[in-house]
Amino acid sequence: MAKPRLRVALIGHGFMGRVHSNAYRQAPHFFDLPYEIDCRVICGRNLETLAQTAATWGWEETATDWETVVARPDIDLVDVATPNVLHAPVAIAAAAAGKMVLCEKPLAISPAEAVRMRDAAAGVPNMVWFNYRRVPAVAFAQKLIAEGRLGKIYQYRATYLQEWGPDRSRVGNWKTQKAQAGNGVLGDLGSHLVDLAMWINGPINAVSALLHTYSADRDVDDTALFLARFANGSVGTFEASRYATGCRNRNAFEIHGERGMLRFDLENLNHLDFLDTNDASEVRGPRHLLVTGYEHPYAGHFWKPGHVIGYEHTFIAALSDFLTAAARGEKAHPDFTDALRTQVVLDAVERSAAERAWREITPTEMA
Ligand code: SOE
Repeated sequence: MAKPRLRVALIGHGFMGRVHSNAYRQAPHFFDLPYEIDCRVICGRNLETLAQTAATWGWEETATDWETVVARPDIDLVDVATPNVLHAPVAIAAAAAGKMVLCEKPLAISPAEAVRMRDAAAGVPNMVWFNYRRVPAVAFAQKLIAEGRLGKIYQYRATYLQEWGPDRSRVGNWKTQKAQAGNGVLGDLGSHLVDLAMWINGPINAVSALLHTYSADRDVDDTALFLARFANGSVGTFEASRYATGCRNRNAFEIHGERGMLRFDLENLNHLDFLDTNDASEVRGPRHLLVTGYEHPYAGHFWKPGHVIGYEHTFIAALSDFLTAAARGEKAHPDFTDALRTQVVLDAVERSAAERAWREITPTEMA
């Protein structure tokens, strides 16, 4: 039977525009999707690069006015890959027009805005592109913890480190402007850390933070450091930086529990280190698992065991999960509700840093 067509509008054509375009093109090659994807229109402001992106990735049309695009009757799904400040207006308008909505991270620039987005999208399929949930090794870590393989969790350590902060050629980039991005590395990379931490280890209920800006001509944080208490009794440390010389894209975590340890680093994304305290002490040590088997999450959809995958596959798998859930009328994760909770934690981090004090997060804020 012919599959229903899903006509997509992508708003934004920067780095994420390319990454998402690739996902629309590649997902049907690896997953049995419930829809035929139609890359209908890509929308952006830079006419030259817009035309080039459209041609490279096979978008049928280009447009410059997102308001017209999201209201078009021939669009079923709106994908928001704009600077952060536009996430709310575009996503809310798209949801109001009854479209499915995908949105880049962080969901919003404040919890209040995220609440409005969650409420607007309550009646339509929605998901936020926290893509690292779909790294097979990360999804496998989440599964091992959910199964209790680490027992009670003691400590969660997370870092997301990049080094481009001092690069003067990036001056003026929207990510370094509060008016465009809301905040700096906290929302850009810290949001990934918080999303993964709460997915893997449950809610965070208190933070104590320090934000630092190295560059005098910037009004956003370049480094975000914070301590956290999790609802399950464990404690965590978080570190996001654009000034981590020597680190290109080091998204890593290490989790210590009563029965074991897990360790992941995106710069080695096909692997997960796992230590099991049940092993006899003379052979006990971290096992360097190659997470590319048919028995591992997502990996079997790509190549044969041992044939490693990359960054782009995380978006392809996320898209497949979203469309499968949408066709079944189920929730895809992380949806706008999940991403609002991350936004609440990021806001608590900012307040804690400003007040130089611990900040509690109440269950009501997380509701
Ligand atoms: C920033 O450099 C960035 O592109 C983030 O915005 C992405 O979310 C991250 O995955 C890679 O780095």
